[in-house]
Amino acid sequence: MRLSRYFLPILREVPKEAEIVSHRLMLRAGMVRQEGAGIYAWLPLGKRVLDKICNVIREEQNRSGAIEIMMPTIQSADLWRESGRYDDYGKEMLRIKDRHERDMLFGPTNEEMLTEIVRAYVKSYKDLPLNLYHIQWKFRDEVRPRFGVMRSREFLMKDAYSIDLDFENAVVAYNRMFVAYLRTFARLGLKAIPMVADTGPIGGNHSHEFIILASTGESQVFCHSDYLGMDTPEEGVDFQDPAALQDIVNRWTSLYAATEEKHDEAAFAAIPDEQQVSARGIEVGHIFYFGTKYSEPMGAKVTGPDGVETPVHMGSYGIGPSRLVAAIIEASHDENGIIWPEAIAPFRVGLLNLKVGDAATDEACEAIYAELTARNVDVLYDDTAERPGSKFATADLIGLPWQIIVGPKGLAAGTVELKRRADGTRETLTIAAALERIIG
Ligand code: P5A
Repeated sequence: MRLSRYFLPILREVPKEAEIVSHRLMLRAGMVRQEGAGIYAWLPLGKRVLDKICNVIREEQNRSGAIEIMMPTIQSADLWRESGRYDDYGKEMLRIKDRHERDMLFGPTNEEMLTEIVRAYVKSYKDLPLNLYHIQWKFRDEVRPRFGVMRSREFLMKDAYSIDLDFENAVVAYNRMFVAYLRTFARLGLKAIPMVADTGPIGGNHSHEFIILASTGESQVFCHSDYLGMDTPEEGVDFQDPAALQDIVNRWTSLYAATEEKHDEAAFAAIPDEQQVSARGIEVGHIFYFGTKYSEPMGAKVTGPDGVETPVHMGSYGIGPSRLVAAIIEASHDENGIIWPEAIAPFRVGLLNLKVGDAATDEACEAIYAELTARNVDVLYDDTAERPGSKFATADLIGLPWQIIVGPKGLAAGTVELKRRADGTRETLTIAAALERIIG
């Protein structure tokens, strides 16, 4: 992508309304635009990151055996009356009437709709296990939308729903998602700790929140410091092997970790002082087992091997991709801007032409741009007439992992500069060596 033809509305001023660093940087880097309280438009740079995060989530969901679908955002109130949640959900639910005066709502979550789909088609234990997920916009009329996309009213969620014959199988389904979540967050460059959590309006009695530690986090959390050094499961983990999954879950739940609502002062005090972590955290994922809470009142039943019909056991599993964009920035930035992990950077490489109009510099940049593009490397080519200082500032602000800096002086000596955003190191290399470093 050539910056001269891109849409990257950078703000030089620090927006006053933004209280936390991720919100400030997302506005300054032209990633999002506020359209209402807690409602955001995603501009090109933000959209690229959001898509990359969704793709990592999708790959790990698919690897674990979950199957992607797409359910609508608008739901019928009658569905929610069946589960009893229409009245319970309260003011967070955005209620709408259609032209026929029918009660509708903008979905805050999809347990009812998924249960309705299951009850229509799934009749036998032979159709199970099943885990269906989608990545879809949700609306929750939060009392205090704040911190930009971190706690917004409209937000993106990956929500998966598992359906099993009984409790034992449902535990395996829960463990699959638990392990898939550990892998997903690690791939996004985050240390997410599964913590025993409250279930709130989703219900059930078994639940973990996946929390990353950050001073700007909205929850108070408590855990053992060893969680910060634990290894994440390998790519080859066998999701069909219940014992292997249980081993991983056991390891990741063996030490103390709880959110404030579930905090046990005595259990925490038993951890040696120097290993106690009491910190603020951001909830990036939340998984629930709620058994027959929805299948029973809504009549989602299957016939078991014994010929007896029973309500299915279900769980639901959420990740917030739009919140993750902000959470990753909270975890990875410096005074100059964002530092994207390579896996989700909007572009892997920034190509900075320091003297647009100079024939040799233009020619070298065009050749580098063509080569990287041919190798499927995402490049943002700064071919604008801005001064070098401003180009450096923009490249650092938007956080591209690699910067190739091309100027007439270096070129005269046959070299360019290669800068790594993560640690600021710069190397003077031939063009071929710089490309080799990036392409590998
Ligand atoms: C699980 C999937 C649920 O809704 N039903 C379907 C269950 N869980 S949850 O914890 O309420 O939400 C799941 C994840 O969505 C993100 N999230 C938000 N992101 C941005 N702004 C919000 N207001 C918001 N609310 C929830 C979080 O990442 C949460 O873990």
